[in-house]
Amino acid sequence: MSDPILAGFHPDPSICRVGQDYYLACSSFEYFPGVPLFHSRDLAHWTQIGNALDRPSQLRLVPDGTSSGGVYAPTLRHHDGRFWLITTNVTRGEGNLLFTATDPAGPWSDPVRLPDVAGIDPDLAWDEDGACWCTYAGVGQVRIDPHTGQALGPPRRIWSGTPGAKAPEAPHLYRIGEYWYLLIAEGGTERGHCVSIARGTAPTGPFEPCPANPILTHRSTDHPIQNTGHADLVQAPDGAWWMVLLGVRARGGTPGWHVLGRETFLAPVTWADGWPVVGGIVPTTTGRPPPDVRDDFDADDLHPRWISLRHRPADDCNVTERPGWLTLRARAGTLDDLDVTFAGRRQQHPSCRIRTLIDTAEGRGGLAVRLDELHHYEIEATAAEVRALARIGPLRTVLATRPMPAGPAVLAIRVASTDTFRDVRSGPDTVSLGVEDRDGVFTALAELDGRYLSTEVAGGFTGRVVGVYAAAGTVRFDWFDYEPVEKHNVPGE
Ligand code: 6LW
Repeated sequence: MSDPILAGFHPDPSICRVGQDYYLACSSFEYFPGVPLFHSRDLAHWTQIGNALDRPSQLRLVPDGTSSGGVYAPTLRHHDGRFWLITTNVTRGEGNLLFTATDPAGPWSDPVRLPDVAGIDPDLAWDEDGACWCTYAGVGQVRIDPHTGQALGPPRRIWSGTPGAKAPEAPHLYRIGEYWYLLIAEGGTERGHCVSIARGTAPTGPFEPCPANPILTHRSTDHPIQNTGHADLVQAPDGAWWMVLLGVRARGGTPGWHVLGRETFLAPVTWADGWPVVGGIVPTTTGRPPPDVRDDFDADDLHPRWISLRHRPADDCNVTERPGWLTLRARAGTLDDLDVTFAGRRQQHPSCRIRTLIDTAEGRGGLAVRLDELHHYEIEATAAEVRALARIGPLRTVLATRPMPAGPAVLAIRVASTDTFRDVRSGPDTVSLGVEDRDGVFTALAELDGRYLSTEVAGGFTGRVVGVYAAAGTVRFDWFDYEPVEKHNVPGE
């Protein structure tokens, strides 16, 4: 049982520790607010404390922030009494951005722009003289003034990773003992992904590769967690070292499909001959707290786990207009549209149930499982009828239509994971779209193979997000339930 420490689409983890407290940040791509931030005392249990980029002045994703564009891999560090977060917004005109905060729960500053950092996956490290080194994918490095964003020297290539391996990226530079260590990911973020390391006596190199590289990979193994890579290191107060990394839980037959995106896992690190040795991924299921199933929309604001597409103007998405309800006002007619009004949360479990009570008196809206604008399934309602819809690549179809049942309208989606290796051609899961009556009895309008909402089919860097949307007029939601369903005897679960 090797659960992620952060389940669902939480890739590219970066971690730092201050005293007893650990903080972790992840990529967020086209979603707003961006860069979710988590806190933990034990590395196994994490609480989301906010999203670093929660103001339009920090995060511009419109008009051209395509899906799997937007915000890529952040680095989170604590230095000189402040938290520093550096990341790339690949939306045109943005680039590398640096933010600071005294409290990681926010507020975070407006961005300092870094026009001279010419690559994604920026890292920050300070040397003993106070020089700040920004190292990025490739692997390049430039000295910067982190207060102004200006380069203080020319960029240099400092390592190319393992000869023949593609995509040396995700660098993190650390001073540990007598060496500077340069950790990278390579092999691409698919099944060949791995972590390698080099060391030198200066932050600028030259760097000597570890003879045991890659120090972590699950490629060509039957480990249930695949695509492992993009890691960061942290030392515990007791002196032990740990690695956070991304990995995927692929399901179904061959070639295997992962639907929850790239998730964050934890592994122990020991040292031998001055090199890190990575142990097996830590099983973290034991002691997992019971899930917080219902969002009642009774607080003044949405919980930080709620994310929208590209922006979230308060007029179109709020919990204040009708207290106790989430109100969504339509900007576009379908989830195919980049600017649809949507609010959701990550699907975090292979099997789960999602339901919501919708009021369609003034509009049309629904409940959806979304991978991107070309890959989504939804159950959509007006006051008169309910429809099950699917968009798969260029194809869009209405699967079934029914009159709206009497009483409160509860839209429901059930996701049931497939037992691995049941059939070589079986998909990762089944997604059922339906309604629930007042006794909670579920009626499916459609049952779909979940593979079409997987990264292997859709492409890109994200995972499924489940949520609600408005397609016409104003639609309101009284509550939203997300409930994991535990399945047994499923390898890796
Ligand atoms: C990220 C790169 C990667 O910038 O995928 O897995 C890219 N690694 O380092 C997007 O997450």
